[in-house]
Amino acid sequence: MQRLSVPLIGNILTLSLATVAMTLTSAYSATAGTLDLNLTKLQGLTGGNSGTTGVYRADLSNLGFDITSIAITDSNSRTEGAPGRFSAFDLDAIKISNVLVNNATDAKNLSGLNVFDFTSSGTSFTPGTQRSPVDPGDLFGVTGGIVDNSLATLENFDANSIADATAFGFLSLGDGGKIVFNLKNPISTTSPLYLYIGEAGDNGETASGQITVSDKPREVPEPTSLAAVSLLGIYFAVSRRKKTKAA
Ligand SMILES: [Ca+2]
Ligand SMILES: [Ca+2]
Ligand SMILES: [Ca+2]
Repeated sequence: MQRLSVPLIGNILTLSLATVAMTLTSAYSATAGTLDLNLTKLQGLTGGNSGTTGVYRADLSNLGFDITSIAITDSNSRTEGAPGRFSAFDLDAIKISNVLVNNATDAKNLSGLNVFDFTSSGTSFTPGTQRSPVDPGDLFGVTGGIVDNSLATLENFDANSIADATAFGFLSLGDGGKIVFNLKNPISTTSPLYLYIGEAGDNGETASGQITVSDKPREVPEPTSLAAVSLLGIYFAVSRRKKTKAA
């Protein structure tokens, strides 16, 4: 058997890496798909009067595809927080920005990209269930089964996270509930891009995030980007002790 020369082996290795990259690109571009977000908790808390909103960030940079929608789903842990209309994950705000910040107050002060339509035409809400005692009305932040953004103010980290008549500025998803944001326009991920969401009360209620990406790749992903995509399969879960009477 003839031995391969060193330069030829080098060429074969290069070709193999290129083939892997192209195969993966082809797999991702075959259909529009969803990716789970890896959410990291930022330092500090923010929000409105109660100042108890925890903020989480996901890195959406360099995915190689445009993002068309974002879904936030309650983890259905059914353990933390107030019952009834305040059941489950309480979404204070959601923002997308090209700016990387590391603490909750800075996330509150970000202007964010103008990509969300918080009316019923830009959101799709599937309410989760309420824990006993069940409130005969809607979940908090919902009116007539539709997200009421005059109550939820999903563009601002401004929640008053107390589970009483002073509650303001968030949307309670209900156990297993889900809200989908259909973006005004597909967002390119070729620039640095970050998602920020807030949990009113910061009281151990958790959610997972998914994004839907378009079927048209913007670029061939670099190996580092492919690694980042593989890391997106991690749900975040935070275990914190229950505090008193937060939403
Ligand atoms: Ca809650
Ligand atoms: Ca809000
Ligand atoms: Ca909460």
